[in-house]
Amino acid sequence: MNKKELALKLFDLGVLQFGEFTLKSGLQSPFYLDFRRIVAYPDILKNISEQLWNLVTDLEFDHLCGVPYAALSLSSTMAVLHSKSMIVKRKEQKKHGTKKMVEGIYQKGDTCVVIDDVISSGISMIETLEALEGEGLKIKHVLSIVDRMQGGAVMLNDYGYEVRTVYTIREVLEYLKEGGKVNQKQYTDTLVFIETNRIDFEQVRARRKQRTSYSYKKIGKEAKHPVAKRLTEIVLKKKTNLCCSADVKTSAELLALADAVGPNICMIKTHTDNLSDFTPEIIEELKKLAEKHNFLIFEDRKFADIGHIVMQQFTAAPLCIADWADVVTVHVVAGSSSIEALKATGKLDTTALIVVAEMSTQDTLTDQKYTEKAMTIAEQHSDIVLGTVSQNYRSDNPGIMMLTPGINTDRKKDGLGQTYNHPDEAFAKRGVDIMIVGRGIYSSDNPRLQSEIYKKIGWESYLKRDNDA
Ligand code: S5P
Repeated sequence: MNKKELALKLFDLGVLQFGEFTLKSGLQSPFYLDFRRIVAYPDILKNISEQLWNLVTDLEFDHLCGVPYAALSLSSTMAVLHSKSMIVKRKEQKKHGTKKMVEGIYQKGDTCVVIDDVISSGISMIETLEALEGEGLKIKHVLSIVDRMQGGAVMLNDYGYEVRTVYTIREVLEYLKEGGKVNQKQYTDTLVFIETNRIDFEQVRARRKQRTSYSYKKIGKEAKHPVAKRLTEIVLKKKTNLCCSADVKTSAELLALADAVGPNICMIKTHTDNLSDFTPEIIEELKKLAEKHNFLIFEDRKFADIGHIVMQQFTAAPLCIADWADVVTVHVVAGSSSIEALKATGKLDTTALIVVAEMSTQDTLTDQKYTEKAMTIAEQHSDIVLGTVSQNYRSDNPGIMMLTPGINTDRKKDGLGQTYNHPDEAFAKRGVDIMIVGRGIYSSDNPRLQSEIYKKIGWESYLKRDNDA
């Protein structure tokens, strides 16, 4: 059966109906596509599934996922016919057991093609994409049988997904007209309806709360801590949202790297407890370079203990972090007491905090619930918290930045649990404000050049996205 014959058959089976229908978006439509009916016709289900499969034969991917419920039969059939793994996004969260929203066997960083029967507003598709991406799955391609041509596919494209469909509604109508199944009036009425009922993108965008992105100007205006304001000034002045993670082993390597990448970064991130030859003098040298190149010093200490210990760790010699770090990271696994303790040292006038809300590792325990709670704690301390380290979530408070590690243009994994995203994905799709790049820079032959490349990619990606000014 070719595409035209299939379209005529679908009409005969009542998949395309004329009348008065209310869509999920609230829109009144003179026609309705009811692909749920096809489960009664195995041959048709198989044929449509093959048509969908033909759209992805040039792609490599790990899983198929159908938007519930209408597309579950399609993804299942495709998976069975082509021996592909399928994953299932639940429509409601399970009340017992694992409470997982996505069932199946997958790993963070796996790629997935998502299928829906029809794309109209794109809302159901977006809901599924968000759930899957929240689990760390990567999605580039989405499929549907019919694009209703009402804006959903354009919006999905806008968000960086490639939409592939078997038919557009216009093609279906052409086939049905040629086959004598719809008359001229039904044909023109439907086309007029399509042309005059485009979806309100703003409504759909508003649903993607965690992807809201802000301009650095707005962030600087809303941020409360002076270090956060300074950071946005540096970002705007140097046109760089790159933080270099200088995870080297010796002081000499750290200083050489800081000098090389200095012109291209807004912050250098250190793990000074990893330096085999740490002395307080090295901090003096690093501060000179920070002044020379105008960047901040970010000690990634990830404080995580009870308040009493965190206070000691922040101030104790030989590192004396509180005396020199512009920014430090803190976990909130112990609750907000870690933050309160750091504040109680009286040293946070010149040091701002970053809350680690969501980690980049493959099997991280920072699930959605944890991350949301961590974000709330960060927001409750917005006077001292500059931002969160997270992968998918950005605070609704423009003044709290989203900083994202696990960024690399060439790699997806490091073999030790780390997972990577491309900078473009981070800025365009996730609303990231500052990207943190370690091995992508310091493991290269030419860190200076590499940092320049990351700087340019990061800045281009920032300019490309739709920022809430
Ligand atoms: O979730 C996280 C949080 C952090 S701060 N995942 C991370 O990788 N990091 C840090 O970012 C990590 O400690 C390391 O310093 C850097 C990533 O380095 P890369 O070499 O993998 O780019």
